[in-house]
Amino acid sequence: MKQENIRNFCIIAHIDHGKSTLADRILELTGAIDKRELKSQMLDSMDLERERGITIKLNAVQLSYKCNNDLYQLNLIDTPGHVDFSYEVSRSLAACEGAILVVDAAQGVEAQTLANLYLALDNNLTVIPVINKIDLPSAEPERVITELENIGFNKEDIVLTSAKTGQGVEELLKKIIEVIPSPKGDRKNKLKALIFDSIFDSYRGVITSIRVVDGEVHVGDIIKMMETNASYDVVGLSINNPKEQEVKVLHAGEVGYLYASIKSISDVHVGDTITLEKDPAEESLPGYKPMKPTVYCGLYPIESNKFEDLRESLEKLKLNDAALTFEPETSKALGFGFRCGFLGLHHMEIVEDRIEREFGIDLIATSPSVVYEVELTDKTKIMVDSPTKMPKRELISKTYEPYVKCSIFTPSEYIGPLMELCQDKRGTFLNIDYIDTERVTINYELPLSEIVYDFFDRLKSSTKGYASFDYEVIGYKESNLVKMDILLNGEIVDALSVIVHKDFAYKRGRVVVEKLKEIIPRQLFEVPIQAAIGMHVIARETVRALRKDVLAKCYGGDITRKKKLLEKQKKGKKKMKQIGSVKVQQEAFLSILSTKE
Ligand SMILES: Nc1nc2c(ncn2[C@@H]2O[C@H](COP(=O)(O)OP(=O)(O)OP(=O)(O)O)[C@@H](O)[C@H]2O)c(=O)[nH]1
Ligand SMILES: [Mg+2]
Repeated sequence: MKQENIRNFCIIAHIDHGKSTLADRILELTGAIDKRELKSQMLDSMDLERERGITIKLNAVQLSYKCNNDLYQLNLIDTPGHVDFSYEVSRSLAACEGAILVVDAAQGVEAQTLANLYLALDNNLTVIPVINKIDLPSAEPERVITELENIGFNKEDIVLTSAKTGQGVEELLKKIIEVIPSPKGDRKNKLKALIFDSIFDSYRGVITSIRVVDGEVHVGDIIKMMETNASYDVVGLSINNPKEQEVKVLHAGEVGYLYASIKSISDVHVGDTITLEKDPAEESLPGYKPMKPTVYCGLYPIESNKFEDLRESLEKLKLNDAALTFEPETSKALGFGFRCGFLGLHHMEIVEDRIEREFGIDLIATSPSVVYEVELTDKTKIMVDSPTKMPKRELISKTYEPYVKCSIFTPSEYIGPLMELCQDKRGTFLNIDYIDTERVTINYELPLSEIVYDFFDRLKSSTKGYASFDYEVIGYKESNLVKMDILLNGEIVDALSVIVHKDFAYKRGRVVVEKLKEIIPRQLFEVPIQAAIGMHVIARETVRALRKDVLAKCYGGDITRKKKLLEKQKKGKKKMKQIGSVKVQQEAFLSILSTKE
């Protein structure tokens, strides 16, 4: 294929605005897939994506399209819309020259529409604005056109489509050919190929998704990874159209898969540049900025002998989810596991789910926490991403926590409940923007830890799911934070410790203590359950002891005899309490850790 006839583009949008459905129509129109074989959201190939109806992973396909009697190669990348997977979007953008920005004709411009648009502009991409779902009765294309004009687009450039009926899709394809530039690289230059994604395959080893920027790569070439210095023989190259199809060569401008029997996972870094060993490029491509996790939690295998398996699965998963971070951690209550970092709560949920499904390891996750900053009395500052790393209270002089600026897009009838929720979560009101008479954006500053706790559930329930929510971390603010421990029979259960704002510690403590009381089975001795800050107990419940009726056989008889029996029982229990320890079932942990008020 002539390089001038190649178009690389991705589809970006806010969640659910119809990217994957639009990709279906493009697959259909270009004849890549027979109408009868087409499932909806064809490119959402993971089970998890299909069940949840959302895209989690970027997905690249190569299509051929005949336009003005010329054949074109279209490399399309479908991306996720949810904010937690924006790393997938930014990696896709770096492999493209153009982006299709899809906006729902009924919803209009939303938080991720703007965020993704700015990402595309930062990467110098040509952006084609598309208003989708014009078939909906509630569609208001005129209003959305004005919104798009307000963010800098021209009315003439906007394409109106319905990914459901196919209306406007042909026009969109013509526009893509017309306005998106062909790739710039040079086939004669030394090979430079960007690894923008990867996956582990048990037969072929690591398969990388590459965008060839300069030069060309053939099956049989010896390649070198510029960052990790590893070299390998190229065993195979292929494209996805959307069935995998082997090819012999990938040229500058093209997108495809490369595999080279790579078994050692650490040799492959997403963002690295592939070049030829015998004739290497001088400079590597800029690659990607690593993402900083915003939410952490501990992941432990339920079966403790699965620790090494868990390590391996995290490594393999990281190939396919470059935003995931992890390091080993131990807990007295849960054994060996990993402290993992995620881009958000949804990301966390998906990772847990993928480990259980794809690798068959059952997990326990500790409560999510954010990264706190602690200034010690000797003026040094440390970052604390886990309650177990919190220094003793005497050593701390100040504590800081991350704050976010959040914008909630909502129908105006929910302003009241939403403001109440934000106040409740220690929020500071910033302002309300009236988009039109029915929709507003409420802006608040909130501690990230409050969002991590149970914000989403409450947001959903107080707005019947109509509000959409976006946040960006704005930095650290001083805050009165304490570590709250949970003690069972006087012993700290490390997996249940949390860092909380002092004013909220009592409330959080009560919830956990009451919940624990419900699930801990009665023992032969009395078990106190306490929530404590340092030595100071702030909440307590007691699981009463099982009691054998020692007086059962003592008919009538003398009162002193009864007293003696009871006294003996009491002594026995006291002794038992000293030596007895409380075994907490794993299920009990699970139910506590998923505590939702
Ligand atoms: N009526 C109508 N519904 C549409 C249209 N396009 C998409 N939908 C529906 O909108 C919902 C979301 O579509 P998707 O294609 O999964 O949206 P997406 O942008 O890929 O979502 P994420 O990848 O999760 O961000 C689905 O129920 C689609 O059937 C359209 O043009 N008209
Ligand atoms: Mg999608």
